Amino acid sequence: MSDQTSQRGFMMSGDDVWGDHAIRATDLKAHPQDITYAGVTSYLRRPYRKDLKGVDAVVYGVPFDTATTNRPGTRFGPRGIRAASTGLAFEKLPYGLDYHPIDEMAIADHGDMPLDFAKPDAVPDAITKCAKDVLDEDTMMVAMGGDHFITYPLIKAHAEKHGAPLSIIHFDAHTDTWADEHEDGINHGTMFWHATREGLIDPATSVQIGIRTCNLDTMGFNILDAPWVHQNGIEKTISEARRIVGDKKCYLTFDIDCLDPSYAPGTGTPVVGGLTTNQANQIVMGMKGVNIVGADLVEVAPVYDVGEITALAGATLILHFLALFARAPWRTA
Ligand SMILES: [Mn+2]
Repeated sequence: MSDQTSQRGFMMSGDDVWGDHAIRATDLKAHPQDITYAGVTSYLRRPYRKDLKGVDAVVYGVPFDTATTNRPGTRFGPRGIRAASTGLAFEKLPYGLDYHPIDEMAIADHGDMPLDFAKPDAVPDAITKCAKDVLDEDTMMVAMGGDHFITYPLIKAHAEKHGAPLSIIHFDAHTDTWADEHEDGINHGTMFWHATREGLIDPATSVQIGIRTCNLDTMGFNILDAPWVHQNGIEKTISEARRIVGDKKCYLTFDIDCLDPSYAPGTGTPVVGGLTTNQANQIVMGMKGVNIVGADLVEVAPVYDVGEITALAGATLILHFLALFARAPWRTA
């Protein structure tokens, strides 16, 4: 990469392309040179790549929202998050970080999973297959939902790659461990009931953060509920979550409704009393050095959003997940 500076003050990449970086860049680590409000939109202006050779991590859309119990619309989540992420793409260093994940990993936007709306029963296996295709290339993945159901087929793929059971770090207003009355229902509130019963995840070494809805059966998960976080603060939440997961391989799943509706109105099942965006960002960054093997950001529904605040929160959290990937001990060992 040359260190020439363009007229607009942007560092010129080795590609020396201006505009539409998502489809024109050939250097996966080049910083983008796009106008914030224009050009082909990808997550953080990362190049679109279907061929994963040499790609360390992808952001991958999962536009599926028929498992929701209330307001649908998260099929537009990936599109909304990509749009909001363009405002983050010009920063050479994300504020508060001493490294940029795109300088350390080759990160691409892998597009969206081609899920068939006319075959809903085929969607769970299709999601697992798409995820496996990425993980089989030794590429890490942040999935952009989609409703939270998608985490169940995603965890199947990650557990197959990294070994079951995985631990989870789960940010949410809801535990999503409600028993599935249909046994094989496609429901965004039952994924961790299924995953626990199947031995894909270990509740004893997993943590749920931000919970504020009643579910009497915790299935043995460690819960730092929203009142606990507000009472004890960011630092104690970080240390307690790190104590619980230890050095286990972890899947990080973030339901945007963990945030208070004042910070994230654009979601399907909002609940008052949640975390602030700052609390969530700080807690996520407090997971640096934890053995994260994969992540998702779900339940962003742009149609209920106001001024893109929910999509921007989602886009920012995903950037921080990528920063965690870059410091995951299993990867860098
Ligand atoms: Mn959820």
